[in-house]
Amino acid sequence: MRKKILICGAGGFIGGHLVSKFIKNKDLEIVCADIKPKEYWFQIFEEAENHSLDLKDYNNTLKVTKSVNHIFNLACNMGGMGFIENNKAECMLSVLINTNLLRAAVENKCDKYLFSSSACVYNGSKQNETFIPGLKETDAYPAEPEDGYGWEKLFSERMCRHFTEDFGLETRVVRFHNIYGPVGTFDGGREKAPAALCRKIIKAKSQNSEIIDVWGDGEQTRSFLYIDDCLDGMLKVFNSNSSEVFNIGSEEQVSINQMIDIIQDIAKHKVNKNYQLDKPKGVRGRSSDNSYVTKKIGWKAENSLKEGLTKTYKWISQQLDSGTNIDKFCKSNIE
Ligand code: GKE
Repeated sequence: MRKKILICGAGGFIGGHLVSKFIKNKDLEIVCADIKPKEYWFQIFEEAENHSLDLKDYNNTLKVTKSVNHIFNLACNMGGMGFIENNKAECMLSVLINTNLLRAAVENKCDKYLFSSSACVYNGSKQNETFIPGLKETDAYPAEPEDGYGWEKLFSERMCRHFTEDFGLETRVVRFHNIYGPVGTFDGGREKAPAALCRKIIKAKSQNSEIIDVWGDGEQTRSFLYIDDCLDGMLKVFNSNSSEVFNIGSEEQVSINQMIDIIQDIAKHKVNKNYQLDKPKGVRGRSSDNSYVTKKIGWKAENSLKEGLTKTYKWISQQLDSGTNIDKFCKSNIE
């Protein structure tokens, strides 16, 4: 019997990459679900069973989880800081996706359920300085997560835990730290800093301009994880025996200014920065401490930020050059 795998959010960035990996394995039967119309899915594969539907509706979750063994829930209404700071209610409504999927997983007797959480669950008071020590999994409590988006993620993490305790559903939870890479959003309002800054530098270069807009003063710090490392970490956690929560992030903490220096080198084009202090900035400093996930699961990130950004920059350049069919990566309101 082939294992049947459901990927929720399959039309998005991480979901699309996961399907592209799984589809090569002929021992798996792949079911994909996403709220977007299929022409807007970032990647789509005819060999899979593809559903465009709203997972906030319980009947839809019952339908797509039927006779499924494993569920990867990568579906949520999300984006970079520009989106989550201005759409808190929309972000919190993603709780319906996780709630309904968990109920449906129990009802349809699925074996295992993975929830993609976020570094936005971490206590804000531990992220008030630049170049902070990496956040350990235990730093999510006492709870003071990112307003809106982070509260939803933290609540949903706990719901997974209680579905395991009360109903025996095997759950896995990963906390992603700013995942980036090719075939993701790079314009339109939902893009995160790596893609946004690649796009801005590509455009500046092509227009012989030396100025780019940067949100904040550029001294805020983050760590960014390349998509291949994200998939590797997520699958290692999924295949482990642990239903604890794990960081899936990079420990390479940089300021936004330092990331811009790396992208300038890749572009071979120097820019001056126009700091926009009134734009969404999020926490002052954030990075991942991977000691627990490395010890328990044996995972660590392999790609440096420079390597990952080089591939991302190249892909965004190609999209901007071709100019065709790029709306799906650049429009913020396609749901
Ligand atoms: N998006 C964006 N666009 N951010 C910029 C830009 C720009 O042009 N210029 C500078 N920044 C700064 C932001 O002000 C912020 O301080 C930093 O880069 C990172 O922004 P981000 O990549 O949009 O998102 P965050 O790391 O603040 O937050 C994200 O965290 C993830 C988990 O680590 C969230 O938006 C979620 O997408 C996600 O859960």
